[in-house]
Amino acid sequence: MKFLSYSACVLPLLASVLAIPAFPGAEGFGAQSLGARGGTASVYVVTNLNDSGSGSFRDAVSQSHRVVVFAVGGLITISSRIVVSPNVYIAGQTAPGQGITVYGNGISYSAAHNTITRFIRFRMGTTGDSGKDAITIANGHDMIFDHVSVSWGRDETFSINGDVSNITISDSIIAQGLETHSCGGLMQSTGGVSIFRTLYIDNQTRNPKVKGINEFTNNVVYNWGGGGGYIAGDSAGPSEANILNNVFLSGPSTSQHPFTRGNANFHTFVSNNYYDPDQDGTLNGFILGESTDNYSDVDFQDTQYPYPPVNTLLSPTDAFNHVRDHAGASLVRDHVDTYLIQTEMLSFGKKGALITDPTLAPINGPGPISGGTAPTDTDHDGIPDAYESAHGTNPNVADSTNIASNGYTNIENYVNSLVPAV
Ligand SMILES: *[C@@H]1O[C@H](CO)[C@@H](O)[C@H](O)[C@H]1NC(C)=O
Ligand SMILES: *[C@@H]1O[C@H](CO)[C@@H](O)[C@H](O)[C@H]1NC(C)=O
Ligand SMILES: CC(=O)N[C@H]1CO[C@H](CO)[C@@H](O)[C@@H]1O
Ligand SMILES: CC(=O)N[C@H]1CO[C@H](CO)[C@@H](O)[C@@H]1O
Repeated sequence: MKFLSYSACVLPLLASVLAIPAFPGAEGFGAQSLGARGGTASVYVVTNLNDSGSGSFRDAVSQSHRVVVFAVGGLITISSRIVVSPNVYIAGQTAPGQGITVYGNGISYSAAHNTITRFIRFRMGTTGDSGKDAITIANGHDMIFDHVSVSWGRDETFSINGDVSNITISDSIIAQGLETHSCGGLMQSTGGVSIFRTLYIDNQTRNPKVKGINEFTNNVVYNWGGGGGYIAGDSAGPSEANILNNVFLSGPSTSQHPFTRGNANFHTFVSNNYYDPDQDGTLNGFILGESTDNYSDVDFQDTQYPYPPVNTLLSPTDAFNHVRDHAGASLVRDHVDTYLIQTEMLSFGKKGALITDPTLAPINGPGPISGGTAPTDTDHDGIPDAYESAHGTNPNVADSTNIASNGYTNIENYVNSLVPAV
């Protein structure tokens, strides 16, 4: 019994001293995002698909220190933009059926420090505010976006621009910025941004446009338009970027090299980037040689910047296969992501479309998204009875915010168990 009382008093200390990642497998600059930890955490169960009000997603993310779980799946159509509070873990992987798509306008993560966002789709569309992004971050630190599908931005699709640091975007899809702007997005920050195993597809330009501290590893960029693929700074401000083991695959809209607009302020370590320019229906490219012909007029570095690395560095072709199988809200893919990957990306250059209105064929809008049925959760603490019984917590007592021996709350252990660690 002496041991028990000892561990009971020591564990909370250990948990605060030993930094645990945002979730098992979290990597990159945003890996230490706390989510709902670091305050009195609560669980918010989203129980309807309403735009606002009790039980809605908008209400769920309006307060800090919440783990947001979903007892419904489907399409949440929003009129005005949603603003996410700091210290929120949005666990889209908990939604039954085909998961959650937020459609109709964009979402702001400005000042949403310490957020974790996983397995959810944000599709803005033509009804969204003119001149706004699907996802915007204008300031803030420590955020991780993992398996997020974002599309149809009216300005940019996923845009970081300002006093922003310690961000990771992993295993995501950034797609189909709407004409006439049609942008993947700016990745312009004062601090670090990591982009890992993410697909940029069907954007006229800025796939992405990078400035500041950035690591771009194991990504796939498909069918960039005439505005450019990876835009290297194009700025008087300094950049220090690693660009490793990515795949650049030209599509029908692609008319220029993957890298453009570099200048002497863009300091970069490049390695093992694969380029397939011929749009011939097979993956038969080559590794880009380190020359300004291929990377534009950047300042090449001999050594890699010591940024937080990926846990496993994949070869470009393995990265391509990983993105094919896992990128985006891939627990259950919707028809949009399936179309983008299966029909367009896997045409290896033959298919890809300019779009101004995603409600028209072949996309035909964001839905339907099947709703499914949530498992029984008697105590409404966010963890289903079956999981509680199997893991020794009480299905009749709301105990999901208690801290388990590994430093995570019970609710985090549950939501993290639903998806594989990278
Ligand atoms: C959700 O919206 C429906 C339809 O407008 C409404 O009947 C219902 O009361 C709303 N639910 C809540 C909890 O506000
Ligand atoms: C970013 O993370 C690093 C390493 O954890 C930390 O030293 C730095 O203070 C963070 N920056 C901000 C603005 O929080
Ligand atoms: C898809 C889109 O909305 N617009 C641009 C992005 O890239 C495409 C390729 O699909 C370009 O042709 C478009 O201009
Ligand atoms: C030195 C080198 O690898 N140059 C390559 C640059 O990219 C072009 C195509 O854009 C290749 O043909 C070159 O071999």
